[in-house]
Amino acid sequence: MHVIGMDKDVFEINNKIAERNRKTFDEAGVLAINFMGAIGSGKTAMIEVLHKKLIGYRIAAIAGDIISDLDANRLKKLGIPVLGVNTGRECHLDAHLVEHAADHFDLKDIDILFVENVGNLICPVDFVLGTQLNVTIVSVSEGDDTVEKHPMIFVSSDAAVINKIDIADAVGADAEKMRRDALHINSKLRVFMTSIRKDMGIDEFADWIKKEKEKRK
Ligand SMILES: Nc1nc2c(ncn2[C@@H]2O[C@H](COP(=O)(O)OP(=O)(O)O)[C@@H](O)[C@H]2O)c(=O)[nH]1
Ligand SMILES: [Mg+2]
Repeated sequence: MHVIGMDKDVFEINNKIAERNRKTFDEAGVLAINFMGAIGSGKTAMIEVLHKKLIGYRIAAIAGDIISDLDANRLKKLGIPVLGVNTGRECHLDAHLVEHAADHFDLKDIDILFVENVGNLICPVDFVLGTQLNVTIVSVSEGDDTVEKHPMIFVSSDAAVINKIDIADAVGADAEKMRRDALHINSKLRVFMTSIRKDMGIDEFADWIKKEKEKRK
């Protein structure tokens, strides 16, 4: 069918640009990490807190959003070099947007580049960006069935972060079930249970990022 053919072209073009991005990041010694997850799961908050934990690493961020520059401004306030990218009506970043955004940075001056995707658990799956790592952040307040309801994003992730475990009891969510679901979907996933609010599990997540960065030196 014609529509399927069109989609195939779009994905092929995106994949090609993503490969180019990957090469650019590798050659510049940049570890790029795509943070995916629903609106409000804690993607921006995670970049804010990791900025404090990843001492000695030069970090920068690309903040994807449909229209606003609120997240970019939050990160800018902390002194993080950041570029906001508005996607208009699109519910995901794509490789082309990331390629352009990356052009705004001197990549030689960056160790770790966080790419905050648009808040969505479905659309980003089909659009790889060329980041070396893909991380999905979900929060317990989305309901403890949110992982099993969105398997594809966990299939295409290297790590899953189950965030806001501090309020799991208050919202009646079983965070351990979410961990089990994630591993059931993808047994290779690294799963981190975190509370940004209470500084739980963040050091483990930051250590994993550091190790991934050191691997690529
Ligand atoms: N209780 C609690 N709230 C959190 C935690 N992490 C983030 N939040 C709050 O969740 C809201 C959304 O966070 P934000 O980082 O903007 O989400 P994003 O849309 O994924 O970027 C903010 O009000 C945060 O303060 C956490 O671990 N526990
Ligand atoms: Mg955000």
